[in-house]
Amino acid sequence: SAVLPLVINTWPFQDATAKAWSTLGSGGSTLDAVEKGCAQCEIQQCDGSVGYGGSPDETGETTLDAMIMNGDTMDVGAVGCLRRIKNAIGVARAVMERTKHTFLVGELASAFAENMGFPAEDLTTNNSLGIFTKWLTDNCQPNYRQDVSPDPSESCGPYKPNTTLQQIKGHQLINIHAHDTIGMIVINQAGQVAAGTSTNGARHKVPGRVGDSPIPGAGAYADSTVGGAAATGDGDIMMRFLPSYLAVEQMRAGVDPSTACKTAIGRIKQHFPYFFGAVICANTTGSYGAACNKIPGFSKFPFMVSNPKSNVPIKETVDCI
Ligand code: SD4
Repeated sequence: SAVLPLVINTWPFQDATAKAWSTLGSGGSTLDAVEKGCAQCEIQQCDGSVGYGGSPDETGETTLDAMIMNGDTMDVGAVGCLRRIKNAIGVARAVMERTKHTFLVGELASAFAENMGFPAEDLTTNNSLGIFTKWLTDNCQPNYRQDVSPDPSESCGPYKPNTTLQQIKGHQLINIHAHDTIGMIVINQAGQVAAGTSTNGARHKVPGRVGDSPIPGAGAYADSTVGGAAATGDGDIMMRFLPSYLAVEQMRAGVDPSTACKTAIGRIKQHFPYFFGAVICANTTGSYGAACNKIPGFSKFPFMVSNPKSNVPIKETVDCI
C-alpha cells in the first residue's frame, strides 16, 4: 500500500519540507510544492548555500542555479549562473511554463527574469563579502587544476588558464561543511512526481561556472511512471554521471530506492573515490532512500521526509558507503 503523499529533500532543511507539505495540503500541485519548498530555502538562505548571500565567486559575486521538473509531462525549466535575482527556482518554473526552452543562463537569464517581473536585487551580503574577503586574504585557493598547474605562486583570481594539457586526476574543491544544495522530490496522492533544486553553487568558482544542480538528470529528475531523484555535492564531478537519472532508471528496472541511490553514488565513486556527494530518491509507492559517499568528515547524510506517517517533517540519516 502506497504511503503518499511524500515530500523528501536533501539536508535537514525542515522549513522547506514543511512548506512543500503545506502547499500540497492546501491543494497545490507537486510543482507548486517543489517550487514553494525550495523557495523557502532561498528566502532563509539555508546553510548559506541556497539563495542570495552565499558562495561568492572569484570576484565576490553570488550567482544562482536552479531547476524544476514535471514528471507527468517531462517538462523542465532551469537557470544557471543567474545574477541579481533571488527566487531562482521561480525563474526556472517561468522558463518551463512561459517559454518553449529548458535552460537559460547568465545575464540573459536575469534579463528574462526581470521581464517576467522578478525583482533585480543585489545578491551580495555582509556574509558573502566576508567569505570573499577571507578567501582573498588568508586561504585563497586558485581555480587552476593543481594537477595541471602546480605552481603555488600563482595568484587567486581572476583565473588565468594554463595552456598545458595533462592527464585528468580527481580534485576536491568543495567545502563539505558549507555546501548544501536543496534538492526536493514531491509525489502526491495520485502518484504525480515533481523534483527540483536550488543552490548558490560552489565557493570561489570561476565566474560563469554552473554546477550539476540545474542540469536535468544530474541535479534532479522526475518521471511519474517511476519516481524521482535529486543530488547534492561536488557538482563539477557529479554532473558527469547524471546520478539522478541513473537512480530513476534503476528504480524503473525494479530496484528499491535505497539500492538505486547507492548505485548512483557507486558509479561516481569508481572514478572519484573521494568525491563529496549524496543522492535521494523515491518511487511512486512512496518508498524512498538515500546514499552518500563516505569521505573524511562526511560519514552520514541527513535528509528530511514528510508523509502521512507523521504530522511533522522527520529528519532521517543514512550512513555513507
Ligand atoms: C554545486 N551541487 O553547485 C552543487 C552544490 C551542492 O551540496 O550540492 N552542495 O556543485
